[in-house]
Amino acid sequence: MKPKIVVFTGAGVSAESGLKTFRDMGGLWHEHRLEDVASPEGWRRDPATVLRFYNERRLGVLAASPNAAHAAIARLEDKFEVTIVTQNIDDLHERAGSTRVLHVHGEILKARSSADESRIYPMRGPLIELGDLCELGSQLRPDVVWFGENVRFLREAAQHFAEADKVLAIGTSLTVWPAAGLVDYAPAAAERVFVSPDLQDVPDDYRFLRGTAVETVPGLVEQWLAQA
Ligand code: BV8
Repeated sequence: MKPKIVVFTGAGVSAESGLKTFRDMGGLWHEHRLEDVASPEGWRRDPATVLRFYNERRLGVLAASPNAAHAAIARLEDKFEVTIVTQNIDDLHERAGSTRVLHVHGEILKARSSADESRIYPMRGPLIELGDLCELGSQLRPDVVWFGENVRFLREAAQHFAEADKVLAIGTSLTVWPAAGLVDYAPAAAERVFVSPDLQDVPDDYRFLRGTAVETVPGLVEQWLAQA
């Protein structure tokens, strides 16, 4: 039985791959408040703007590459049973080679029916346009969790935290709930590390490792692999 590691990531782990964090957007995208373009109300009000918001970000994801932090996290699987719980909707962890990734806020590279959330489709191209319909005839939307929508894999993710020997949280401001609350499921016996370049409120009992993901994660991973 390999020791268990949970890696909990937010937008900061993809920042050095060139993808904007939410805080970098300052909560705005082209003068639209994020809550307006990433919400069912925004979708109902102006689906074309919401589709454009995600089409632009999806093109960015497709043009981006995993960075040294994503690659180091994937290497942990050599000696640990690794579960990645990510708030990110990009596929950079998977492209770096990680094999168990729980996207609690969905995946931008998948489309889904607006009428039945269980009908999820791989993307045929990089864009979803008005008039792209699901088999029930409803407008396709990005398979992401919007503000006010239920988060995925929450119970399963909490269980992985509760069973972890180590928890590594990287690049999250812990501002979006209930995902942010997952950090508190780590058991007292677990080694807990929180990586961020900014001095921010670090969860109780987490060791603060100050720096960017690329500056800090590869070194920490090499240490853990050497000790395992
Ligand atoms: C829910 C997918 C139950 C889409 C996202 C009113 C009504 C309904 C709900 C609420 C409400 N008021 C509040 C809520 C709860 C709400 C919430 O938390 N709101 C916030 C704004 C207060 N949550 C929800 O709505 C959730 N659902 O509650 O359901 C329900 C159901 C029905 C009705 C009522 C309730 C669903 C939330 C999911 C939203 N979708 N993403 C998309 O991506 O477009 S959230 C999105 O924002 C991300 O997924 C992520 O979770 C979050 C951003 O957080 P971070 O990833 O942490 O990124 P951020 O930019 O904030 O921070 C980056 C960090 O990285 C910083 O710390 C920075 O220092 C660091 N960093 C920067 N560079 C680097 C770095 N670190 C390392 N290296 C670097 N180079």
